[in-house]
Amino acid sequence: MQPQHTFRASGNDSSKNVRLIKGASRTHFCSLHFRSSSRTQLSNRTLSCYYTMAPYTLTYFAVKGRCGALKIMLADKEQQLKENLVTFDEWMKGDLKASCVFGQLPKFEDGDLVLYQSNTMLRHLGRKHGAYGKNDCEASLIDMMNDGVEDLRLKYIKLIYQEYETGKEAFIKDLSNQLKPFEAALAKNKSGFLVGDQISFADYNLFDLLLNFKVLCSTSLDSFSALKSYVDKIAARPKIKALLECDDFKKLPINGNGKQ
Ligand code: GTB
Repeated sequence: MQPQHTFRASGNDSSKNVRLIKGASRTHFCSLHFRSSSRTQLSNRTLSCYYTMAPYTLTYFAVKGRCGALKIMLADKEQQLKENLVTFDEWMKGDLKASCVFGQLPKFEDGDLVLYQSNTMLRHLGRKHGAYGKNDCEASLIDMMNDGVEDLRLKYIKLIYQEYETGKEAFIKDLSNQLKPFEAALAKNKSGFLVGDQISFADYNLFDLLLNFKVLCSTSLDSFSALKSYVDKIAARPKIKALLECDDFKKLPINGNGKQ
């Protein structure tokens, strides 16, 4: 995928935007967003205590894109996230791209560990925060379901970035076929999760993608009772509910080209 051609500048300010999302402590998720360089300098000093508390740093564009699931999982697990928002102008300079292992964002830092590839990040956090099953067999089944989510996400990304005008109708028509395996897994498992009896990173990933499908077509889940209640149940988890209602999260575009 070469999304450079589809980039939409997210602002004129090419200075680095810094955002710190705190775990949803009481009733709502708190996030701080600083745009101007002078405010950023001041705020970095003011918030240095928070930065040492935030174990994770995400560098990405100001979209949900490939990081929605990660943010949802971190919120649910009450983890803080420091965000470096990269603008189009900054990316086009090329230095950051050259420093990325595969020439792409997101980049995720956990102390000295630097990761690229969004699914690797989900797995890493799944391992650390008890969202990767209870044994090896569950972990492998979770991998399988997540690979299924990735296959479907790639189809969605192709639609959004390459054939939105010509392919939307056919995509929506075929969506029922694509969603059947997930509906079947949920109907069979009965715990309300894809695998085992606890939430996994594959659930956060599927949930995030299903939210995108609801935006693409509001009736997309109507014939899937298990998927519908799955989305409702995950959306009602208190920390996730708070994130979904948080203005900073709500106003993030889903994709980088304005299509959704
Ligand atoms: N397999 C990788 C993963 O899962 O992390 C795929 C990562 C990827 O596609 N990254 C895209 C990227 O870095 C951004 S996500 N593109 C830049 C490049 O290749 O040079 C899609 C996307 C596109 C555009 C915007 N935008 O303009 O804001 C945001 C997100």
